[in-house]
Amino acid sequence: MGGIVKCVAVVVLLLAVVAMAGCGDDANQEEGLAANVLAFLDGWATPIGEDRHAATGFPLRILRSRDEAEMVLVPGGRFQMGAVPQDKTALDDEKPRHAVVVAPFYMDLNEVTRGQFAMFVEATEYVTEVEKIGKGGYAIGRPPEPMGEFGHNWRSSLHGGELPYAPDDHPVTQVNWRDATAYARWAGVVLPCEDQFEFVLRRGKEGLIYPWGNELAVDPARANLAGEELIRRYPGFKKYDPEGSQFVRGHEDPFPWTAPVRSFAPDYFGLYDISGNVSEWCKDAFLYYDDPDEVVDPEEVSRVMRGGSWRSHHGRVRCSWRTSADPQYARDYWGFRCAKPLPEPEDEADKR
Ligand SMILES: [Ca+2]
Repeated sequence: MGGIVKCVAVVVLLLAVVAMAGCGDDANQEEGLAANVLAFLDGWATPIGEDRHAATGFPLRILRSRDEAEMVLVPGGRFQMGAVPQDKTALDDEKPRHAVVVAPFYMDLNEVTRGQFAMFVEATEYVTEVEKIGKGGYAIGRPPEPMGEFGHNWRSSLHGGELPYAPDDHPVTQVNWRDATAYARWAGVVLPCEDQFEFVLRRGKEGLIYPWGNELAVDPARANLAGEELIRRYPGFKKYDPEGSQFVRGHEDPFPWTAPVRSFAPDYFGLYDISGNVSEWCKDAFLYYDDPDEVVDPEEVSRVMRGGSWRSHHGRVRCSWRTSADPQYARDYWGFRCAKPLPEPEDEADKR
């Protein structure tokens, strides 16, 4: 009985403390955060919930102010980047496998949506390069128009010809690397680095071909890929793929084109559509791992894309798969999400 009274007393005390705090949800969620965390978040993001990363004290989830995007803290660590030995399909640019240390960082829970991009455009009157110069904007799948139709942009981004544009909860497409970078800058963040993206794909572990293992289990809940549903809805795809190697036979997910973000199961870190839906721009220049000192123009060099898309076969959702894209081009299967590294610990930074 005495124990019960004590528990009740503790609960009453806790309630009183909460009531006295009385400064609204944001204040409560920020309560107890260290000064360096508050300084980091100041002005562009707020914590979601009260879960903290044990090693750093940073919130596990945060909400960006400008575009209401949720970000998840990925703890980082040392991993082996590049093709695993058992992956006989890996290309030269995925080799050699090499050790990389990734520091903790935040990554968007989902791909930036068309609705969020509209918020950016409304706030800044930004005009994408595709709209300005009509270059890029390449799309397929508007039957009976042929593959290679140019002139599309993020506003009119076709949805398989079935809608005049993709709905607001779909990933934005038809934005090039520069547009994606401008968006990230506005939102107070950056594009992910390629090693961060692969760290997420690899679940922070080593040795897998696909994010889920070494075999492509055709699980329609796993990722929005090019499957039987795309071929059925867009028979013209076969014209460009006479050998049938560009889609996953037997795979059938509900979406021939882009899907609303978060339509598929989250990954190991709780992130959505890391594999599939749209391939995503990374910040990095595309360089060979064994020739990273190649001199390139940092503005014009091709940029890395990762993750595969709704028109990808299984080879493009392997963890080590990477491709390059001209930063001025845009496609209806390319999009992006944002990231932000945690600040370096002050004592570590001082040593450098
Ligand atoms: Ca994706």
